[in-house]
Amino acid sequence: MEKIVEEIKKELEEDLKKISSMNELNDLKVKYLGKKGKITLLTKDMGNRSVEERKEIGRYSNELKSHVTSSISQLEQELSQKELEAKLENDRIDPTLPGTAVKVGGVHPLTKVTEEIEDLFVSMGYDVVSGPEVELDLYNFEMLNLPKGHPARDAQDSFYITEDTLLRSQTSPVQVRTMLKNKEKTEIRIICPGKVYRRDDDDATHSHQFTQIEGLVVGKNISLADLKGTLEIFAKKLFGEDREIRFRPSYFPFTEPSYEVDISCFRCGGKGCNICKNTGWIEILGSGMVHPNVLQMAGYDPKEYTGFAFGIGVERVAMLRYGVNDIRSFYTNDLRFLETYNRVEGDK
Ligand code: 2NL
Repeated sequence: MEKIVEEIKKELEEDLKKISSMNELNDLKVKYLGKKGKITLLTKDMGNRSVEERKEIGRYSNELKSHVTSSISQLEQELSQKELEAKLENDRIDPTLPGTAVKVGGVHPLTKVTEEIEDLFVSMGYDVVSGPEVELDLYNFEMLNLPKGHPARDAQDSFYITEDTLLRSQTSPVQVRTMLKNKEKTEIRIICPGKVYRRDDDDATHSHQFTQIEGLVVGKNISLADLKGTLEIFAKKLFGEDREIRFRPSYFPFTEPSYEVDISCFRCGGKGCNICKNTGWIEILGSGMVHPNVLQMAGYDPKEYTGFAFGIGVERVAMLRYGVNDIRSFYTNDLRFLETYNRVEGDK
């Protein structure tokens, strides 16, 4: 018996030397300690043995079992330690490698300017209203005092979709809709920002799609003084507290009288430079008192109500503010451009 036990021990020693993985070790466990394992087989025909022999076999097999178990578990610990070390070595992280830069989006300069203008007018009690970009000719032209065949329609060559529908050429139809919807004919004070479309050939200062913000105030006793005061606040807020404004008579079919509005040059203060083309003044918007025909068509009695309106080109304001010299830069989505104008000092 002793001899058999010694042989098994020896065989175990040999086997253990060959083990290099946990899987192999598991196989070894089965070989010695499993149901048909070497130790189990030792005690197999106990029934045919004498009491003395059973005692002896029991003692030997128990001693062998604990020897095998402890040898295996010792190797098991060593192996798992080795496997862990190998894993740590393979999965090693080099903390000195540069990280992958994460690109964070920024607010588009046109959105910034639009939001800044919205905030200003909201602070003066205006509502911000939007409407469809595909419009009825009725709202885009007819109700703005531009009947079919009016010469100003050609001047604003538009993208027609059908005979009666087009891509809006200004945001005024939103204001027409707002006036029509207001059945009680209460005071209106709104700005309407949005994309507009005109059949221009694109160049550094023209784009067939651009962003406009139109404003409209309708009520009793609204005067040119209100328009002037409002636009003065606008000019100062966007281009500096010491800006002055200047009204030049102009013509729009939907306003009477109509004015182009200039601000004193924010670069040279009026002396003359390349931004103001040596005039000291920069044109920033068009405006006027709402034409009585427009009020009438929208259901406001022009004898009782008056109003003022203005139209701001957001690209033009953004180009002046940020010193951009090509309107197309706003649309080509060059990240270098977008990142630059997101880092303007003092900007929010
Ligand atoms: C420009 C400046 C302007 C308006 C837009 C307007 C809207 C209604 C009634 C009267 Cl509902 N006017 N909008 C007024 C003056 C100028 O835009 O340069 N437009 C071609």
